[in-house]
Amino acid sequence: MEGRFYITTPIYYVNAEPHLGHAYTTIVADVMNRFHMLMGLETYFVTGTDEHGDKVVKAAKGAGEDVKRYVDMMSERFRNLWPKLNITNDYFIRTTYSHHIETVQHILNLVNDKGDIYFSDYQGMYCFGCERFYTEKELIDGKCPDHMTEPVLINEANYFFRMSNYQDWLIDYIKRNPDFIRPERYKNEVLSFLKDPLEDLCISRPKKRLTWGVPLPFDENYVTYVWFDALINYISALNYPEGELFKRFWSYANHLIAKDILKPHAIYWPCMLKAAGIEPYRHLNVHGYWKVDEGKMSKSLGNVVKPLELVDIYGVDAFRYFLMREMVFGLDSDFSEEALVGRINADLANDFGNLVSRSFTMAKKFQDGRVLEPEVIEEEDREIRKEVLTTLDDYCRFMEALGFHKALIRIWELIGRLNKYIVTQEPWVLAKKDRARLKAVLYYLIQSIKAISFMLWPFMPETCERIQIRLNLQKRGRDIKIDDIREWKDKELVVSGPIQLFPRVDIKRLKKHKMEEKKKTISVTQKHEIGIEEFQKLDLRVGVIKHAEKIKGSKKLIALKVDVGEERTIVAGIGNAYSPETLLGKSVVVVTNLKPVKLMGVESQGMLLASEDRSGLKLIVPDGDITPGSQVR
Ligand code: ME8
Repeated sequence: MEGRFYITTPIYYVNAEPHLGHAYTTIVADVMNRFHMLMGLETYFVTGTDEHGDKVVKAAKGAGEDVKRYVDMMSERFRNLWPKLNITNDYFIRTTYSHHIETVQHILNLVNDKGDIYFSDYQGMYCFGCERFYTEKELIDGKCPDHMTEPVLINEANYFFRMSNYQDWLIDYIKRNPDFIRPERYKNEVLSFLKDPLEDLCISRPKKRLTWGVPLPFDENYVTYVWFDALINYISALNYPEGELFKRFWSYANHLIAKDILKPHAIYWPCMLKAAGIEPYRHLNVHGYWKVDEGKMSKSLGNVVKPLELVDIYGVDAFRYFLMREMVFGLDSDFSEEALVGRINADLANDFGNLVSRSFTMAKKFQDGRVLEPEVIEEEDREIRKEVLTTLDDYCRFMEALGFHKALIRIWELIGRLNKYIVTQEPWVLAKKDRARLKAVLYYLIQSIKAISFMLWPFMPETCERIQIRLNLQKRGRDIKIDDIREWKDKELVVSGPIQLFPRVDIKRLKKHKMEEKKKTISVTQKHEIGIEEFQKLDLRVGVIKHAEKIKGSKKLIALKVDVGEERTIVAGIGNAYSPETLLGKSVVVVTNLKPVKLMGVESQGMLLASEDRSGLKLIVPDGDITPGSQVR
C-alpha cells in the first residue's frame, strides 16, 4: 500500500444529540484510519459539526437559546463523545470557524468568476427538514421521502450553480473510475440518477428568510445554501488552498457517509470541485442505516440509541466490535441490545477472551511466563503459522475492500483454530510428560495471540493494547506496522500475568431490567395523581449511615444504624450493590414514618430511597452536606 490516507466523516448537524448512527460512521472512520496506520501510511482524520441553516436556528429557538451559544454547546457534545469512543481524529472542524467561512467565500468567488453562478427567479417545493428544493419526481405522494411531510411552495429570486455543465464530465468520470463511489450499488444508483438531466443547484437563501449562514461574497442580501457551505469543510479542514495539509493529503481523500447524503456527496461535491479547479476526492464510501425494531431511529418514536449508555454498560471495545461485526458495510442492519450481548458472550468472552486467558495462564503456570523460541517444531505448529499468515493476507484484502465484518470473521476462524490447537495438543498433559513440545505449543499460541492483537487493534484498541502490555512488547498500538506481524522471530516473549478481557453478560438480568423499565415507563404515565396533602404524609429525612453489617443468611439484606436526628435501625436490600464498608458515613434519604417490619428477624424502622436501572442499583443521596434529620421536601 502506497501514499497517504485522508479520511473524513460527515460533519454532523448540531440540532440533535449524537446517536448510534453518528457513532457508527465515526467508529468506521477510526477503524479505517488505524488500519492505514498499521499499514505504515501517514494518515489524517477529520470529523466535525455542521452548524448553519434553518434547522439549527429552529432547534436553538426550541431550546430557548441564543443560536451561537446553542451551536457551541451542541458541538461540544460531539467533540466530547469521540475520546470516549477512542476516536483518533486529528482535527475537529466547525462550519462556524472563520477560516472555514473564508474558504467557502473563496470557492464561491472562484466559481462565480468562472461564470458558473447566475441569478434567477425560482419557484419550487421546499422541504425545511432537508433544507432543499424538491422536483415533483422526487416526491412520494407529494411528500418529502425523508420527512414524509409536504414541502412548501416557495417563490423567490436566488443564485444558482450551473451543475448541469458538469453532468457529462461526471458520468464519464464515474465510469472511468469504477471505485470512485463504493460499494457498487451506490455507484449504480448515482449513474441511474444521472440518466435524467441534472438541474442547476440553488446555492443561496435570502437573508430576509435566513441570516444564520455564510454571506455570499458577491451579494450581501444572501447567505450560502447549507450544502454548498458544509461540503467545503473537507478542504477547509486541510487549509485549502495554501495549506501544507491540503498539498499532502487531498489526493488521498476518502469520504465516509451513510446513504442519506449520497446525492450531495456524489453529485454536488464533485461538480463543485471541478468548477473550482480542484481534483475530485479519491473514494466516496457509503454505508447503510442502523435501524431499531426494523424502523428508523427517531426522537419521536423514543427509540434513539445513545452510544454512551451502551459504552458505560458494556465497554467501548465490545461496542466497537459489535458495530463493525454486525453490519455488512453498505447494507442496513437492525440494532438490538440482545444481539450485542449475544456477541459479547459468544465471540468476545467465550472465543477470544478464553483463548487469551487460557494461554496466558498456562504460560505463567507451566513456564513462569517465559515463552521461548522452540528448538523442535512439528507439522501442527507450522500449520498454525501458515494459518496466521493467510489470515493476515485475507484480513488486508477485506479491510481494503471495506469488508470489515469479513475481516473479523476471518480472525475468528483463526481464533477457533487456536482454541482447537489447545484442545488437541493438551498443554496440561505436555507439562507433565513432554516439556519440549509444551515449549513449542506455548510459543505458537502466544505468537499467534500477539499477531491477533495487531490485527484487531483498529477495532478494539484498548483490549489489544492491554494484551500487548501483558506481553511486555516494546512496540505497541500505533507503533506497530504490518511487517511486525509477518516476522514472527521473537527469541523470547514474557507473559507477565493472567488476563481477563471480557466478562460474560447475564442476558436474563438484561431482559428483566428491560421489562421493568418498560413497566416503569408505562406506570409513570398511567399512575393516578395524588394531591400535595397526600405527599406530605410521608416523612422524608436526610440520614447518615453510622454502622452497617450484612444480615447472616441473606445475600441482599444489610442492617444499618442511621442517624436521622435520632438513631434508627433500617434493613435495606442493597447488599448486591454495596458492601457494608462503603456505606459508612454516606448521607442518604430515609422514609421515617413507615410502619416497622421485621426482616430476617431484625426490625426495620424506615426505608432508604434508591433507584435502579441496567447499570445497577444506586442510593439517592443529597447534593452536599446536610444536617442529619433535616426534612426532604
Ligand atoms: O447529514 N445509521 O448531518 P447528520 C447509520 N450535516 N448512520 C447514520 C444513521 C443511521 N440510522 N443516522 C445518521 C448531515 N447516521 C449533514 C452532513 S457533510 C458535508 C454534512 C450518520 O447529523 C451517517 O453518517 O444528519 C449519516 O450520513 C450522517 O450520520 C448524517 O448526519
